Formats: sequence, structure tokens, C-alpha cells
Amino acid sequence: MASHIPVSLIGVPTDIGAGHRGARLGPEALRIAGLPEALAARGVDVRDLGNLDGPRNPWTAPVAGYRHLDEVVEWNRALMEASLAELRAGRLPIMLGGDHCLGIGSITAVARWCREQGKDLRVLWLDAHSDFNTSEVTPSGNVHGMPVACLCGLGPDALTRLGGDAPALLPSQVRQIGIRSVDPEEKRLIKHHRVDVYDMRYIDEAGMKRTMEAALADLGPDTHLHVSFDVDFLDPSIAPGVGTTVPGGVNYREAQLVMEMIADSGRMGSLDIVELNPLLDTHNATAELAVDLVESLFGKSTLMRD
Ligand code: 6HN
Ligand code: MN
Ligand code: MN
Ligand code: MN
Repeated sequence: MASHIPVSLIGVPTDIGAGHRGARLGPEALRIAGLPEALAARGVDVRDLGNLDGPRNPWTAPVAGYRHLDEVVEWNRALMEASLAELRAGRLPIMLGGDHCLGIGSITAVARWCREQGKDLRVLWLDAHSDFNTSEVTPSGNVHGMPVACLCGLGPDALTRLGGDAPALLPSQVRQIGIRSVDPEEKRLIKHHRVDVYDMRYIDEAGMKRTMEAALADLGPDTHLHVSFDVDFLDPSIAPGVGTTVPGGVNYREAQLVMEMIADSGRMGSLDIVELNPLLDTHNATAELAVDLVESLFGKSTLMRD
């Protein structure tokens, strides 16, 4: 069995950036689906740090293009500090979301740590959405549609400078996989900033193996790979428990291959599991599928080569 660095689970029970309430229940659903035990069974030293605390969701309308911006900042600051502490302690943080606005805090922590260590950071964004909106172009004001833009320096100072003066990421450090819902002005921004997007059409044509080979090309020995797994990456027929389902997503075998190829790279140093909404799930099946896929990320394979 491959040896792994120790893991810390950080629950972030909020839907502050989402358009549906319920993702705040995600961390408990993942625990009930057996995430800590599944990792321990893989031989991983896993510590569950419990849940972070933060402001309640006021459920108010957007102000100047953002819903709940102050609360979004507060949750992300708490998460950034918690994740950075685990990284500095030599542990691999797994953020149990929570909605995808939390990618800002999680990845800002990873970017700071990579800078401290002189490591090269690469982000794999597994999602139906590009999450590259800004307050000027967002159709909803929901900050879970904006984290990649914020991380690349497009957004309010309170989020783009969460970790200091420089943006956490350059667009060239991001690879997006599974994309099939991008708003019109968001698409213009994605193209302008040249984010590397492997959309569903690309996956249909090239197949998942070639897609992942391209997305994981040129990882060096000093690359830290951060995986941001939005559960709506998966097809809604297998993963109904999300607020923003989009048909035509990644199927079960494709998702397993994605996770297995990430595991084979040996480079994953941090992980987000976001947007799971247990109120929309059927008997916790989406949470169980997420756990199954995380097992594959940690080297579990159903194949003979295991
Ligand atoms: N997510 N593009 C839409 C918006 O409101 O900006 C949906 C965003 C979904 C975000 O699933 O993390
Ligand atoms: Mn997302
Ligand atoms: Mn999404
Ligand atoms: Mn598996």
C-alpha cells in the first residue's frame, strides 16, 4: 500500500456563497458516509478537526454584485488560517464544504504555503462550472460562482488579498475539467485570461485518459497539486445531491479514472470537497459516491494492478 502524508479533515459548514441552502450540512453527510474510516482503511493517518465556526447565512439579496460578502470573507479567512496551520504541520488538508466560495480560503492558504516552500502550485478544478464570474458580470451575486476569478486577482480586495498583496494564482496554474455551464460574460473572461479548460466536448472527443494526461502534463517533482472537487462535476444521474446540477456530466467510470490518475501522479497535497447538499440528496448516495472517489484519490483501485 502506498504511504501517504497524514491528513486533516476541516469541516466548513456554510452555504454562504451558494444560491440554495443546505451545503452547510455537507461536512456531516461526508462523515456519516464514512470518510474518516475509509481513509483510515487506506492506511492514512487521519485526524478530524471538526467544524470551523462562522457567521450564519443571512439569506439576503446581492449588494453591489455580491451576496453576503462580509460573511464570505469571514468564513474564508477562518479556513485560510486553519488550512495553513495544517500545511505547516506537514499534513494534507481536506476541506469538507460547504459551498465553493470556500475555495478562495483553501487555495489562498495553499498558495502561501507553496511560496514559503518554493513549491510550484497547480490547481485542478473539477466542476460543471468555471466559477470565474465577477461582481460586474455575475447573473446571481453568489460568490460560489466567483472563486477562480478572485484567486486570480479579479474581485474585491477583501478576497483577492486574503493572503497578502499578490493574487494567490496565475490563470496559467489552473486546469478546469468537466466544464459545461459558463455564463456568457464569464466565458469572455475565461478566454481573455487563457484559463486551461477541458470542457465536456473536449472530454467526449479526446476521452478522459487523454484529457487527464494533458491536464497533468509537466508536473515536476516540486509541484503541489491542489484538487478542488465540486460534486456537480459528476453527472446528476449519479450525483443528485447538489444545488446546481447540470446534465451531461462526468460518469462513474470517468470520475474513477480522474481520481486514479491523480493518485498515480503522487502529487496531490490538498483537496476540497464542495457543494454537496444533503437536502437534495437521496439517502446520502452522493456523499457515499464522493467518499468512494476520495478512496480512489488515495490509491484504492478495483483493478488487478492494485
Ligand atoms: N458552483 N455560474 C452560476 C453563477 O451563479 O455564477 C453558477 C455558479 C455555480 C457555482 O457550482 O460552485
Ligand atoms: Mn464550483
Ligand atoms: Mn459547480
Ligand atoms: Mn474507489
